[in-house]
Amino acid sequence: MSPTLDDHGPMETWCTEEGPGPGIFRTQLGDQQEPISQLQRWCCLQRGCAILGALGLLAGAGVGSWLLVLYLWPAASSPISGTLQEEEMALSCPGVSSEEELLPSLPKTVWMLHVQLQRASSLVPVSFRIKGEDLLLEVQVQARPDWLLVCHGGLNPALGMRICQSLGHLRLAQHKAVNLHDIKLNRSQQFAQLSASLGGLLEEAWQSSTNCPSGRIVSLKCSECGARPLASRIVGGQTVASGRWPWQASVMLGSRHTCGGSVLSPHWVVTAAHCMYSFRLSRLSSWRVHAGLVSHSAVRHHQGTMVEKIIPHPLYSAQNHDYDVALLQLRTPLNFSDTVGAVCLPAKEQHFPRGSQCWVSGWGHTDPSHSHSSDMLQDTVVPLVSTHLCNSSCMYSGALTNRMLCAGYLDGRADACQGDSGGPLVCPSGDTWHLVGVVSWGRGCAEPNHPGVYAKVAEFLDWIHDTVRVR
Ligand code: 4AZ
Repeated sequence: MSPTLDDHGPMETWCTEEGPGPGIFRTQLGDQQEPISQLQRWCCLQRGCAILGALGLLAGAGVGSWLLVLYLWPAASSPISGTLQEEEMALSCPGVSSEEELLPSLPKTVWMLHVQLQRASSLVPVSFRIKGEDLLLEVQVQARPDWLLVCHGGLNPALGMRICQSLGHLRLAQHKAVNLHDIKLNRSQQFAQLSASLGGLLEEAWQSSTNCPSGRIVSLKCSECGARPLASRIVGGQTVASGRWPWQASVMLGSRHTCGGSVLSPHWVVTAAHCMYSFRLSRLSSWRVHAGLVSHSAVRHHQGTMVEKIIPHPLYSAQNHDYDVALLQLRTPLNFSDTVGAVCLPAKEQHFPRGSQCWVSGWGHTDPSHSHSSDMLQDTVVPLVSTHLCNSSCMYSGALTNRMLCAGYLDGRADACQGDSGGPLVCPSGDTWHLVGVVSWGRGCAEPNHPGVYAKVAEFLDWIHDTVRVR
């Protein structure tokens, strides 16, 4: 983690035009130049006036459209907080359309889980939620405003598992029926029924009805994730107290901290593929995962958990860090407690917009010039930066793939650094924390105009679920 103290300096843009710049008119009056005739002089005067006129018109049109943007488009003059730097940058950054950057972005807590499914050539968006102490499953079909309780019957564990996964959980923990008589219901409450004949996919037809013939509805308990039981005890500060990020793991080779990791379940930790690739010749038995500790000196006296299998993403590229994720299967399960727990994956279609205040944590370098990891776990808030801007000539000039995202500050205020790799970038949705990125790479640490680059977890959901399910 690399926070820098000088965070109020002016932002310096060093953006350059790619390709040849605009043409420049040069008049070279050499010593042996012929005298210019009266007619030629008149022609030049005419041409000069025409050029000046055209330039004047262009400038007028430019100022006019800018004023129009400023006064007719409220989003342009009142940006959402946290993205002002990005919007200023967008305006001065070649290749970035300011219109796209200035479009008002969604408030960070607003998201909908839409499973957009093609069925008989029509799209059927379906959203799920689990409510109340009874953990009742509700479904919202085709953007109807009301949430329907799901009648029991037709919902098998495989489908329950897929619903849990689509909400960001790794597994289904429990699936049961609740008697309608045992719960309080609105008189207007509607229900949804699954067509039993269909094969257990989310895209099944959900039919709404006014009653449940079985008299029972579905209750789903998904595997727990994204909660911080001790978080309310923490007051300010950058050095992390125990339990603040219960999913934070240290991935160690022998006695050396090599990378961070995030706990997904008692048996699974996700880290960066490049962490594993750099030490691919090491013995599997030399790796240990440590969870639930914040001080590295304590980590050294902790036995840690042995790694059963290292599974790098099969498409990982050491050249450009594409697909920079790896799963570590643990030999023995982690003991979940107040200080050790799983982070949620992003829910399907869950969108965290640019400017979202996310957090990165790790034991990496606290200063780019230091060559030692920090003893205490550090964290810092880093806003998400739009990939469009991050990939522009202002920043990474097209080096980002679709499996990457950026977070950080344009003035290089704080950033992840060496040793933080593989660790979590988490964003909140209400009280629940989702793993949005895995620390991957960047140009230096906390360099202006070079935010941290993260593997985009949303792109790996299928691979993570398939890998975990198979084993
Ligand atoms: C690294 O070498 C590394 N500033 C991690 C993150 C960043 C740069 C380097 C991002 O592990």
